[in-house]
Amino acid sequence: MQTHDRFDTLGRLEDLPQDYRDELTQNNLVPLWPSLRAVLPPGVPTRKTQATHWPYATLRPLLIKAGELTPIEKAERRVLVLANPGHGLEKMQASAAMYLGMQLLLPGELAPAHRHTPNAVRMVVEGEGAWTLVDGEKCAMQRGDLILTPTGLWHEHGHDGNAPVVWLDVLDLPLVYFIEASYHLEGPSQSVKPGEGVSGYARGGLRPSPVFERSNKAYPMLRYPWAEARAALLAMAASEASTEALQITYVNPETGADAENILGFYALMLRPGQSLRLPARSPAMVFHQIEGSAQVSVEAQTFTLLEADTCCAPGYCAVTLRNLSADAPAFLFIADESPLHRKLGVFENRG
Ligand code: 1HN
Repeated sequence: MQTHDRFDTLGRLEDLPQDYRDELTQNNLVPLWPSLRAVLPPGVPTRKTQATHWPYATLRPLLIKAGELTPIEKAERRVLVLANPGHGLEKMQASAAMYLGMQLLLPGELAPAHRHTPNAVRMVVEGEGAWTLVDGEKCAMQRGDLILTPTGLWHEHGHDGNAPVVWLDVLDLPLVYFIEASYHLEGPSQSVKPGEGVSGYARGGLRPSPVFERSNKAYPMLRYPWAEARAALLAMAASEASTEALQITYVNPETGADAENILGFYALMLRPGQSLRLPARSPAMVFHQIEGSAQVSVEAQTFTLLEADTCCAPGYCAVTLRNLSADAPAFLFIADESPLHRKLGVFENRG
């Protein structure tokens, strides 16, 4: 008998006498065998995550409208959540472990200080003049910058410019909530401490080595300027040797490990006209178009990502990216669940 033939041989709930089932229920007991295949499906996991596209052209006017309808004092964080219909919109999940939201801050507004257990990052989408204060470090927010807000660090946002600022928030909230470890604390506005991590780690392979006292911050670098990431990708593209995928990982510059513990963050460049097949791996992925345009194909579905568009793909699916321009590079920001999968020992690359 082949393994898959056993599928039909397991007993069903209906096969059991009703009085027996009732007695089990009364005692908080459940027979495993009728549900065994549902929790351990053959070969590939059941995924609620559906490939989903959130065009910025649709989202932006609705976010601007939220700015008119809801003052910051009534919102604390003015965000439209990019919710995956496969999980149910009310769950506010992009995937099993990832939360995505587009946040709007208007000139002069302040989003007050708090800290929480889920880790966050911000990918700046549009506007000038906003800043986020993370653990006392004032981080300027410019388009394409990645700014970390790791677990437990105080953070607040402000805006000294004169036009709306929008950024994409990526959090591991669904996972942290699932493990019943999600909570927040409110606090007073923080004072700005001198020194910015980004200046100390501005060049690859070089880190500050103070003679007397070494800072042992768990997160030494909080802001990753787009100008640096973009230049790194273009330098790789210019080198004859790098023919394969042009991708960089946002890392902790002291340890070389992923920038945060649960989600992974990357920037990828597609050469003009380039097509790139990403292998089917266990973690779900999020793609956000920083510059240019690209086609993202996830099994039978294809999305056209224009600038500032966002989409997601479930795990265990190959994804093909294609630059839609024949003469300009395309740049994508990627978030995924790789650090989580690797730490849990469930990471797979199926090629
Ligand atoms: C949060 O703290 C921020 O600080 C944004 O900007 C989005 C979504 C869920 C939970 C906390 C922020 C968030 C969040």
